Amino acid sequence: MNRLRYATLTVATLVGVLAATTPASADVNIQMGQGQEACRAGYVCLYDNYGYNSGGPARVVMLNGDVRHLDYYCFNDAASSIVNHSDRVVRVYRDYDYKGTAITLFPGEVIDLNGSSFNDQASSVRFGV
Ligand SMILES: [Ca+2]
Repeated sequence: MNRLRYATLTVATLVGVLAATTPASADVNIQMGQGQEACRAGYVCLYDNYGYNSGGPARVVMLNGDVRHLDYYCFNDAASSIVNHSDRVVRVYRDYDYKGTAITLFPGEVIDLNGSSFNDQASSVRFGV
């Protein structure tokens, strides 16, 4: 192995280590969708309407990391149903900055907030707590 090739491999290894240890920023997508199956594996999805947008395709916010304020995505106080298709526990808070009362969803868990006092209240989302 020549010196240049060794150096290249070392840099690649270091980048790999840094990528593994630095928390990834949240990947957040907003799209129109309907049904629990609209939520991709690895994501938590907040639906604009109850029944996972049972009335027809509507906004779905898909995220795989913490969101301090859903207002960043024009989705504050909007979620009416939630799907956790990630492999982590997630807490959805009534207030921004992970404050206020929260609901907890375990991996695979779903919740329809129709008729709940938490309907149209979610303001922040945090994983793994
Ligand atoms: Ca709503």
